[in-house]
Amino acid sequence: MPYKRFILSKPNSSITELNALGLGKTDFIADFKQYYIHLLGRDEACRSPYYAGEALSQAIRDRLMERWKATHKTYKAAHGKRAFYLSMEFLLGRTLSNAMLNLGVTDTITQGMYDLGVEIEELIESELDAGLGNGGLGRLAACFIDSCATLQLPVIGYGLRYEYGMFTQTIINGEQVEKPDHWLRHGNVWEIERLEYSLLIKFGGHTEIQTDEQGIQRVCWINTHDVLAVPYDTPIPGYQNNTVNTLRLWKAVATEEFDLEEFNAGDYAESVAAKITAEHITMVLYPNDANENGKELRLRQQYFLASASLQDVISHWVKLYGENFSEFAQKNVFQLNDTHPSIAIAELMRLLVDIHGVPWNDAWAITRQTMAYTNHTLLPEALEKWPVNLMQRLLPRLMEIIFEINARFLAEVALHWPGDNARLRRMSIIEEGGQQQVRMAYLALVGSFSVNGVAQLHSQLLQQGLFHDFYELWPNKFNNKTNGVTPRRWLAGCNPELAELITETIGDSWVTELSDLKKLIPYAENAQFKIKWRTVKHNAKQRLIDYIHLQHPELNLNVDALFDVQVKRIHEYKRQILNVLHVIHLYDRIKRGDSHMVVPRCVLIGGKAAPGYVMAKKIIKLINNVAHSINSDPDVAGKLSLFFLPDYRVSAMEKICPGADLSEQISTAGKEASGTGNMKLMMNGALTIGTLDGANIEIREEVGDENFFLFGLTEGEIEARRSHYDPVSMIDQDTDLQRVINLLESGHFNQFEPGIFDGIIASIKNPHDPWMTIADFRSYIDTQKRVEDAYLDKDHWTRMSILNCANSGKFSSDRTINEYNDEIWKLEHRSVSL
Ligand code: 26Q
Repeated sequence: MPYKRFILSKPNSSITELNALGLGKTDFIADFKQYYIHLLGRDEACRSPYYAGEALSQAIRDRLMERWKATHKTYKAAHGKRAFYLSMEFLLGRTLSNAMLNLGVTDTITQGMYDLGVEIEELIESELDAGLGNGGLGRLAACFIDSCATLQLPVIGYGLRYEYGMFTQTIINGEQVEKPDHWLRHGNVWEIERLEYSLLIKFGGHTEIQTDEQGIQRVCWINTHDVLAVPYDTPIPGYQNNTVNTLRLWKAVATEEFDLEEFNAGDYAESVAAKITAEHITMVLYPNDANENGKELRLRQQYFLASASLQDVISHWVKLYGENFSEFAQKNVFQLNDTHPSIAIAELMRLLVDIHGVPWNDAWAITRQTMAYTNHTLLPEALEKWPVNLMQRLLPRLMEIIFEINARFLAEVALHWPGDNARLRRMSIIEEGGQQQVRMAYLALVGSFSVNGVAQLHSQLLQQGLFHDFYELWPNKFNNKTNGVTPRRWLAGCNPELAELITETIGDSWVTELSDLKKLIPYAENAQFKIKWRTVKHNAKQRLIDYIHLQHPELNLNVDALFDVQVKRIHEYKRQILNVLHVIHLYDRIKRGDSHMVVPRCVLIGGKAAPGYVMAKKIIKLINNVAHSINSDPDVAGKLSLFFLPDYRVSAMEKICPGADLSEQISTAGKEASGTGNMKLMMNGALTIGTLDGANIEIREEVGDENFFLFGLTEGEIEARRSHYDPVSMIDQDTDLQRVINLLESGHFNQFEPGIFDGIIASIKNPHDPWMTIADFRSYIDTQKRVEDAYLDKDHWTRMSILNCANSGKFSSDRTINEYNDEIWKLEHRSVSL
């Protein structure tokens, strides 16, 4: 310690007194000017909104800092149980406007900036998205930590601080082109580096049994290549409650000792190369891409996250309670966001047994009482497996521990089902045959006390299908936690005009108690309210048009058209192709003169394809080509338009969902674990056209069948049909479909690019098409017709829109987090006072 006494405040006074740190307009303006002039060195001559945004963010960060410290003190004094949300992804998006909302200073600051001649919207828009996630799973983690802070729960998020987030997508000649997303290029005001809590992470080397001074044998993992994990903390404010929780992201940095060692041995180049290898670990977020499975760097990332986070928690524990771990499981719980961090199960065993000398059985009991696992997918190809030989090379001690866990587990299975060798093979954590692989989902199932899916149907299918053997063994481990989204960002923040209408009608309790939106139900019959609702939607659609015009200034868009939206990752199972088939069908109808009843429609599709997913990229090209044909055809002008929205991301969704009329949730039944975009759109008054898949089922239950456009085969029907699925004969028997396929096959949408869509056409005509797009075509088209008829009755549509919003309360992530807490974490809520 360099300082013997370091005093920042007078005795008995708070450090807060050093500055005013008030939430009033004059306090903010004073601090804003201070940062703008002195920290950033700018003056009135600088017209870039970026620096003003930075100065304002600094001023807001100061306010968060005091609350952050108070929260920390509150949790520390309570000595209570804590939860840790381990996730390879936190898809936060922008922070400034959300921080203002949660601090309750949006209006004050908007006015204060206006007084200075600054438009707050411009500052908000100048912030880059923190895109540290692929899609649903990463955004879910971000919504969850917002809810934890709002519900005053002591939860820390642990993740990785990728230098490059999700790639940015540009469209060139209709095709996706990826650009690296160097989101930290201008720095990041929201994070605080905490070098003092850095930890060492081991890789490589080998194990040896050594006897310590007390004659106790311990396994030592030696000759390792160590990497430093440096934490960066981001404040996560609750909604107007003084709670500020922590998101701790780890950055990989080369260790100095390591460099020196090799340097002294004369291997200068190797030592610099090793530094680069170490710092590569947190360089880039992996896209959700089947081709990226099994990559060594990805395993390094996973172990880096797991080891750093567990060491962090354990060193905190040892500081408080010494080497006594008897109450560890009562005071700590880890939620694993999919299998990505599930190596944590073996790592906790290593830390307890090898480092802290806890006997194996005790350590195993602790591990199995502290780990909880959430599954996010039913697609078998998405289940993670790691080659045993890779793990032996990279993480030799962890591989030994997994073998030991597996041996003991298989003994348990053998006792339960004597003589059932087929079952032993099926349930083994190690997959045999060819090269041995570690099944990470099975490790997570065996090493945890709770396993959940993310929507009712999904959890049910896990129990009946993918994890059936495990369900038979431990039925009580399995549970469901239907996903949710935070109403702060996804209604109050992104749709202030609708939020205000709701609040002036039923009060503002809905922001933290979303089921209170039910108070809107009677207003669905109120003519005046319906007019207001329609006006708000109309304005939001106009803003969405302005946003689209930034990308497509040439387009002529009609604000009265039906805004039909499908935004999500591009994947065959999500069936963007089905959407395109419908658009082509409408185009065909208009072209052949059957357009007297066609409702003007504006179809928006957005989403990224994994860079190595060839078919998904072809789908993007198809959407763009069809869009080009349609949008440049004067025969359909004003009746039908289609756009592909480039670079779909969190901040784009915040502009899209207020303006959407129709939400496309059209995945093959049984394939979408939950979906969460469906919830955001519903909350903002869009109606859903959807299959009985994921959370759509629960959305329909909440809103009622009469306010939901259901179509398609059920999961059971899909599976029953597979064996005799015959798409070609279905095409022959449906003239509308025939015409659509003919247009595609004739090259109408690729006149100068012969054959480029052959792969797509072949895939949907294939009797083994896993996504069975053709099977749902007729039902989808007919249901879209019902959508049009409904849209023609403006008053009725408005009523349905209101009811969708009014019944979206279940889909608040506050409800989800309360369920996680009541049934899994069992934390106490703790309020923070300043
Ligand atoms: C795997 C291996 C190598 C590299 C990357 C990955 C990887 C990365 C991300 C695999 C999967 C993901 C993300 C999956 C995901 O977002 N799943 C979605 O989770 C949502 C939240 O529960 C659900 O609503 C969606 O239904 C589900 O698809």
